Amino acid sequence: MATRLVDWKREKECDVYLASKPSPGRPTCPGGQSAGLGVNADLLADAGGTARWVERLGPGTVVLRGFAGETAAAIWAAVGRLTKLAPFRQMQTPGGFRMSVAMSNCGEVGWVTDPAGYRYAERDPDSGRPWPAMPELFRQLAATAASAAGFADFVPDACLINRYAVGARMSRHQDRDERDLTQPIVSLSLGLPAVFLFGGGQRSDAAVRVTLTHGDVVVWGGPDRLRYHGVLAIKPGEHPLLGACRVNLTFRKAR
Ligand code: MD3
Ligand code: FE
Repeated sequence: MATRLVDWKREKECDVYLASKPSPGRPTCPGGQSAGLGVNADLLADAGGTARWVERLGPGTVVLRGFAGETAAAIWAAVGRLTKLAPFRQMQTPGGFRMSVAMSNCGEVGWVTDPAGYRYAERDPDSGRPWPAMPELFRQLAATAASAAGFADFVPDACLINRYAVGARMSRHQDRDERDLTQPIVSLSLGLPAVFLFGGGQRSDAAVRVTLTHGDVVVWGGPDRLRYHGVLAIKPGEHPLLGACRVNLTFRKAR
């Protein structure tokens, strides 16, 4: 199914298109055949058994609510194994600040930052070893989500794993260290909810706030690939699986 943009309202008009918003020509009742959002409904339905729906945030961005379903717990278990091999660490920005988010990676390359700059590296700078291999489950979830969002044949080679303690945040930035910016990025949120800021092509553009919760997947690419985005400070809470913590995985094609 091709991406349909007819109902897309531009961010400048201060409106994010929501799947639940009724509009002429779209089924508004349960059982409607099409969400009208250009998302592959079969892939969405096949991914698991929990309730899920779709929100389109831009021409190239969808939030697949609850997409990970039962798989979220298995992915969290895998994160535990991976971060025994490559422990979470708070990296330094090129400006010399320590990030509040602790990070690790798996895959052929991993995203790192230090006073020398941002880059993808084949080895964990803390251990000198290659990053742990990306589990097949991760690759599958990322590819299925990308495909549901209209990005065929997504094969990530890097997975950045972000751990947010209560109070941790991520300031507004673009993801532009990947070689092929025609490739999308897929993000999976686990644990405590986060308010995500979805901005525009300029840092100063107004941002829309979107809450991401356990199991939510965001896919962004195409015209939205270089939009500024950030995460507000995580509020105190306890998640049944992760405790007082949020983890976000971003699947990327870096090289
Ligand atoms: C970007 N991570 O690691 S991912 C990052 O929740 C990063 O840890 C955040 O930004 C996190 O680089 C956000 C979710 C996301 C969702 C929609 C986007 C990022 C987006 C739309 C456009 C650009
Ligand atoms: Fe980012």
